[in-house]
Amino acid sequence: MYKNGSGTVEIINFNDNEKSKLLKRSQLDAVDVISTVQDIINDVRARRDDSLRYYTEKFDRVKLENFQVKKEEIEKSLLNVDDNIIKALKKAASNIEKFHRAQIPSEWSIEVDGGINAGQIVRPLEKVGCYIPGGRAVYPSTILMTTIPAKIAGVSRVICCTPPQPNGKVSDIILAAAHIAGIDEIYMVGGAQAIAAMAYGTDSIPKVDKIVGPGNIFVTAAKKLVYGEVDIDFPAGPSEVLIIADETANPDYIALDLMAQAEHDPNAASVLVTTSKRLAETVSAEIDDKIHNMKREEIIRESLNKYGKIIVVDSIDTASKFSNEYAPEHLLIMTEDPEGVLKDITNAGSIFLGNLTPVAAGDYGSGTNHVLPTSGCARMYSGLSAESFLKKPTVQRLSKDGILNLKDVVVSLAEYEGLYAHAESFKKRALDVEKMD
Ligand code: HSO
Ligand code: ZN
Repeated sequence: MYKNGSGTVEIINFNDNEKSKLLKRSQLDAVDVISTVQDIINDVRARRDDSLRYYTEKFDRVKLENFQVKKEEIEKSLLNVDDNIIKALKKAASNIEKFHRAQIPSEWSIEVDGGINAGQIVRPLEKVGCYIPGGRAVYPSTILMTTIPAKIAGVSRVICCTPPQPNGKVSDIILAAAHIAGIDEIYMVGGAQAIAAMAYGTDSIPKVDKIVGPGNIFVTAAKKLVYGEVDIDFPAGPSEVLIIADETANPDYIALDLMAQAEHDPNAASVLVTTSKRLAETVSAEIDDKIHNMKREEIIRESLNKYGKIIVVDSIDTASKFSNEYAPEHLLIMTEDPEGVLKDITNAGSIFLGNLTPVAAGDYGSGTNHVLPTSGCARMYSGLSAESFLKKPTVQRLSKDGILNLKDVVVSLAEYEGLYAHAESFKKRALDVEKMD
């Protein structure tokens, strides 16, 4: 019945040629917009709020005198949002809070060698800016995911920037989510100009220490350009899911999970890697069957067409190896023994085990973060977490024994490097300590 390549998602056997195409997926190519974005950043630095007024009128088509949303408006927003949504946001917020609290690293100290005690303390960043996209993707869940971890980490000033709607306001649902997260400082500025404002400060927007949150190609380019002046999270591009499955997996669930990721963006990537030819065929047929009933059918089709794939492999081991190379934003393991497969996984943003754990759990309510590295960046980045907002200064104290113990190491290396004041700073103390005894 099934004809290879006739379905919405193509089924292929694993081969090197296809592999390199798949690994590339949609590369976030910010190169084309770099010079435009640099101009915007320079202008915001020079003309501050005037520049923000100019770009807001140009890009968001609204004239604003003041950018900050009034605190009463944030409070009032709750009354304009459906009770069920408020309830859902509150439950999600409490789960996110609980999970991120557990991520806070501990402070510790050890005796490295006789008389040399060293450890780490944990301190929050002082000011953080969360970028919340507007336009097609207005996600109240993203407000919770960016601001709650910062609050939990102890950041004293958490601000948000989000583009104004054509009526010069921010939607009630975004304000309500912010209120639930305990945020009361929101500015109606979007795009590269918002990133520049938070990186350098303007008359009304404070300069922050770190900027986090997803955004379009202009926002991402701006974040890259201000990196160094402030810290940033990581470049976050179109969504991705990779599913590793054997014959025990539920094809219905897989079809829905692939489409769920695809509905985010025409450039999203949904990939199934399976040891079962039969499962591959059933999933493909399920998608063909269900896609007509999907509200975002067009986006799903375009995405699955461009970056969707079902790959049949000879073993779960091959699947894990490919997944590590792909370094997906979301990895689902739907096999007989998901924990066993997990042992071989090295690169993935967020991992979901078993048939009953869809990505949507992490997107909305299980407590884990949904701001995750894409386009292979899971090779070197983790998703947003409480730790993203913490620093870990090291602390040490040497006793008399410590000074004497370390003297030879420090003096010989310092003198070799030609840094005699370094050597003297140690020698003098060692001499004093010796005299004391
Ligand atoms: N899956 C998205 C996050 C999200 N999903 C927000 C629903 N709302 C991150 O790739
Ligand atoms: Zn999602």
